[in-house]
Amino acid sequence: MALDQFLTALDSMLGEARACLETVDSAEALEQLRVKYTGAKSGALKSVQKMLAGIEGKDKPAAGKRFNEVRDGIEEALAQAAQRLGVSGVQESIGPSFDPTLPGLRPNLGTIHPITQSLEHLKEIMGRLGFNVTEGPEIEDPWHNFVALNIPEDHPARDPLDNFYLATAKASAPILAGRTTQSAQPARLLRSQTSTVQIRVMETQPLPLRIISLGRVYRPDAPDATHFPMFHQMEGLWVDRNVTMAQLKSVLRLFATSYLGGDVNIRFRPSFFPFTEPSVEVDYWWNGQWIEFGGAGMVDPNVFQAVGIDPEVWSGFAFGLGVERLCMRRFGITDIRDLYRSDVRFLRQFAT
Ligand code: FA5
Repeated sequence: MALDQFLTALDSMLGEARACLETVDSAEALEQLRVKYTGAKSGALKSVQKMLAGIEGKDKPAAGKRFNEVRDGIEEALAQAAQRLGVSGVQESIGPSFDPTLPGLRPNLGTIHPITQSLEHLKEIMGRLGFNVTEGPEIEDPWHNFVALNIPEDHPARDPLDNFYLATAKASAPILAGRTTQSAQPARLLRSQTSTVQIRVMETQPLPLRIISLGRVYRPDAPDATHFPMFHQMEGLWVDRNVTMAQLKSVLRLFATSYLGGDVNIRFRPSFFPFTEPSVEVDYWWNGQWIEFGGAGMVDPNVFQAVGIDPEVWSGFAFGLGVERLCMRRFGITDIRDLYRSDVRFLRQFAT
């Protein structure tokens, strides 16, 4: 076959293809054109390519070059038409878009968030001390968040401004009137402490008990370096016949040295919680100041009575620790807000 004839056939095919592809107005018609020109079995390009075999040897380089140009021109016109019609996948169907000679793309691997790492680590340490992990809901009722925990009706901790009550139609009226007792159900709030789980466990599980519960809690606290409106707590509860304050202190000291290191300096300060008597707050020393990381104490007899446990027979201790504060000390993080900015450059530093 003469070169001229071949080139003319190629050019007229390109012209025709471009004209059709410029005006094509549906995805189906575009697909038909794609098959017509670039179809692997009987597409026009394929037929013309077969003619190459009949070209004289000396003309083959010129014929091949022009063939490639025409093929690229048709593919480009197909891609433009696909883009105009918002159709995807046409380019891929034309030929392989994967270029094995390009350098590979490094997959963007995630890392485990430091708080998740801490939660796992805390469970492991407390597990070794014989505490079983249990869970409770984040949406609570006032009975579990307050009443059973001996937090009276007029206690400031129940103020609507200090809690995230849920604005259900039925619940909002009694809350605004300050009546959030069991009788005013169904008030609901995001739990402000994991101590709710103490109640749920004592209501349902047989004694003796030794549990921890880790999870999110919510308070409308203004964010600063050590406060966030959503944070995690680890609640612990040990109920048996002769549990003592000395055991509570030993468990917390053992826990702190296991998690924060043998050189950590912690102290217990007398404090008050409605649900424990006596109560303490626990601090660690860091960067020239004491940082409070939890509260604890002996379970108040009123709490035992609320869940039907005889305080003359049983005794127990409970504690609630701030997971973020522990995590910060362990990883050397000085601002709690950094944990929740979702900045992967920051979070990646703590990859394990
Ligand atoms: C309580 O929440 C009690 N339920 C703890 C408790 C449990 C006492 C059982 C006795 C028996 P408190 O409000 O102090 O206590 O909070 C406990 C810890 O949570 C604090 O020591 C602190 O580490 C952490 N925490 C409190 N508020 C915030 C906040 N806004 N952001 C981050 N961590 C916080």
